[in-house]
Amino acid sequence: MARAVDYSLYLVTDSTPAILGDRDLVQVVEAALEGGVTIVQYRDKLSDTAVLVSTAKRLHAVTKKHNVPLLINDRIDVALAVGCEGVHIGQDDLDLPSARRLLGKDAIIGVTVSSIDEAQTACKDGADYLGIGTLFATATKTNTKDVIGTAGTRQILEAISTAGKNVRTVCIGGINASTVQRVIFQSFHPSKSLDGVAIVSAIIAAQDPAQASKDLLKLVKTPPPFF
Ligand code: TZP
Ligand code: MG
Repeated sequence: MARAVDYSLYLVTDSTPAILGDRDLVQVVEAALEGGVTIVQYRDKLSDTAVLVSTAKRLHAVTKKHNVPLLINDRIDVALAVGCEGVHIGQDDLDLPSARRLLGKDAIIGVTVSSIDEAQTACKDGADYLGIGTLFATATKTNTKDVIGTAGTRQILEAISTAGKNVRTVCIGGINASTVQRVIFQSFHPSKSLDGVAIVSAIIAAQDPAQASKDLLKLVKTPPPFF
């Protein structure tokens, strides 16, 4: 049986000096795991293939220790080289059916979607989860196609509530301790709700990534009754 994946607090990494500073990415991720992040995506647009593979191997050693899945952004070859749990692909990366053929049925494959069309296609093609966004404009990723807000997120959730019954969902972009509960509340749709939130800077750039993760997880688990 496929493993049950907990998407509640999904950490996406960033190795740029503006976010990571001069700290070691693996140590920062390990702290975040200690704080309770439930899934990790290694996203690194800067490093060459050799560095990607060696960093992914180090990350996989720590995620395995915490029994948390590690996914690789964009690079199916790196995921295969490392033997980690899956990949996250965007609309301009290798298509989902091809990624599935390469990685097999047990791999976790997530897709970035920012429209109803993209979401429906990803569901039809068998995505395990959707990364819905960009939710709010963010300095972490400025070349985003669309900022869809919580209203756009809710519309996507509604559109996939039948065809995407089994697909899991997270949203991404500008989520931090001040926005997370509003995001969960305002994106709520009765027949298809978010399974979690994906976060870069509010964890990676935090002075204390363990505490930041702990605080965020608590907020995710206890949404307020209304906003
Ligand atoms: N995709 C859409 S927004 C984004 C990605 C990878 C970056 C989100 O970063 P942050 O710091 O959590 O706003
Ligand atoms: Mg990509």
